[in-house]
Amino acid sequence: MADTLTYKILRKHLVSGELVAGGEIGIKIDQTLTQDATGTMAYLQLEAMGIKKVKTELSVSYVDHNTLQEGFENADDHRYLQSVAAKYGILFSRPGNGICHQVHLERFAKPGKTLLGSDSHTPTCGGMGMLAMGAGGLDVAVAMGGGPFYLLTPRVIKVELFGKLCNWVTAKDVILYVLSLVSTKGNVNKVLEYCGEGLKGLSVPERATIANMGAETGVTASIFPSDEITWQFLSAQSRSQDWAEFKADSDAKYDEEIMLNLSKIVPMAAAPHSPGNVVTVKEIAGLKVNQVAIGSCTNSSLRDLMVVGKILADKKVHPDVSLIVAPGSRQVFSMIAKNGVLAEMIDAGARIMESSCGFCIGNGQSPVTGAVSVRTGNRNFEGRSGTAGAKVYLVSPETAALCALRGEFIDPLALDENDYPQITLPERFDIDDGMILKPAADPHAVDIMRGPNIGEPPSNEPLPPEVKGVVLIKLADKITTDHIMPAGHRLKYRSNIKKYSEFVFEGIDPDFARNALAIREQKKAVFILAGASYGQGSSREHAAICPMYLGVKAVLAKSFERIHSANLVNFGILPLVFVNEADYERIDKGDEIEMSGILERLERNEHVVIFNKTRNIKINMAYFLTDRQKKILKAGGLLNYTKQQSA
Ligand code: MIC
Ligand code: SF4
Repeated sequence: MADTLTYKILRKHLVSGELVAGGEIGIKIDQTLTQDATGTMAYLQLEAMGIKKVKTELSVSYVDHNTLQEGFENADDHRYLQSVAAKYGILFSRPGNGICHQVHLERFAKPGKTLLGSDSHTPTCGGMGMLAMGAGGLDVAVAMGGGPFYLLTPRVIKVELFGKLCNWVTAKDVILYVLSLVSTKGNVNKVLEYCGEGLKGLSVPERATIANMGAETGVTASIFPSDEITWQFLSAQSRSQDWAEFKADSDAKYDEEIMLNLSKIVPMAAAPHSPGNVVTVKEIAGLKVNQVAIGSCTNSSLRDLMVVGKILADKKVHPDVSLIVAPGSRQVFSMIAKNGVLAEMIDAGARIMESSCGFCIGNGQSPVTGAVSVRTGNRNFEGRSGTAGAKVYLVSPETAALCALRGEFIDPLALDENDYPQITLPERFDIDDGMILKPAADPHAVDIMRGPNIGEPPSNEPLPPEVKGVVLIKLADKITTDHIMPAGHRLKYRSNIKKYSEFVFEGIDPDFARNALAIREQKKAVFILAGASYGQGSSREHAAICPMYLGVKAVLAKSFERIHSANLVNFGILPLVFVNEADYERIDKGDEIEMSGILERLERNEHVVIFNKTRNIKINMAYFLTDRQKKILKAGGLLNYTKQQSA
């Protein structure tokens, strides 16, 4: 049978179900990764499952998100994570070692394998020919325990690349262009599979940039074949033994096809406040810039920073611009330190940050009021930078470096082609895994270290047959998990659900949490009403856990994003979709809602009917739940369900 690369890998890992687009399958997960912001919850849940040791081929726990350590909370989290890793057979990448996706690509990603990570940019390693997917921490915990990962069999979109990128045009511009074609909506349960002769010009880190930001389209994963270029990268990382060739059959059938002429792509930017709001840099040339931030898991590889260093060399950052550079990994950091590129950046006036997520998640470096901030990351949601109203543009490292020198946007193609900095990448990267700690030889000797910030994972009760309550918020389209559960300086409460819950919808309705608790006190349920693509962005399951804690029983929306809707189910919240979208208008904030016979209706595959008591009308709601998910909801969440299963 002729298979796409995606289906080849899925077929090899299939544990349950059939490979028919749209149907549920369970697959074996070879590798997992977690990061600190989602990791503490994932490991608390792993502990609650009662397993002794992870059952994957490889599991890595990274600390890269909250490295600021303002107060004791982050440091306590790090110590907890380190002790859990030692006890459960997990590698621990220490703070300072770099951003999970960059380090994983360098040191662990393996063609043909499956990777599940508690971070939405886990698909980055698709640049290495692996099927890499983001999920909530609880799903990752189940995979670490040896359980399958359940997903809907994706439709596969072929993206055939031909031609060659011009000087000053980069992989970032390619993915921004793809975003301009497919947008950030309507791509749930699809995979972007790249192929074609244009691949020859794209190194693994460049492919990883494209796969990374594929997450912003909403697809489950992006994947590149494993070829000669993959071999070169692995061999430069002294890992050629990890290489094997993987590609689609030549006569494989795809669900959709996109032809992409690389020679025609020009420098692009995602304008505020969505990664899908794509314009050409030429269109915004002349726009004044206040801040430039280079780094993040999208664009902080050795290639990226070498080019930036060359552009900055012997020049000075514009007086009105603050330039920040955060290398993606310690390997990159150390190599640019040794080859002189770091000195070029420092001499130009760059402010050098630790190898971590930092500014990308709004953890420090909030721009000035009203700023135009130019960044090489993947998300420019409103407020994510930490400054409400700041306008964040997402661009390539090349475009960003030019903005830092000029103090305004300039179209790189207006420059002389021959001025494009030529760099040569080394044949061998510096390998030093000294900041990746191995698990303990004797797990019994390890005590799990918990500081006062580490709470219990909250539990939920089984879904009752009847729910009565109040609609507490009415939201527009494209609400992101950054809107639901702000990160930035609130990140440090990730391990403390009671405290973190105080900030649910903080930027939209600062009274939400207080009002929700008051409703919960009256033994009533809280409902969230939302538009299309609810839950875009991050995989943070806190966007489900904290609402659960506040008494939210259902979200009524026009549509949901994949990871978030799975997270809602995992924490026992019903994701319901309007059968008739116009009914969204027939509910308002404050309306009293009743749902009855829920369990029987789910069982019989009938619409759930909600009775809007305030307006005396009935509204039909659909759901896209597998039988397994219905059982999870009935049990009051995945943790309860998993415990029931093992009992
Ligand atoms: C993000 O980019 O939004 C994050 C922070 O990496 C999140 C994970 C989190 O919220 O901890 C993600 O992408 O999943
Ligand atoms: Fe970290 Fe930003 Fe990447 Fe998320 S998108 S993993 S915050 S660098």
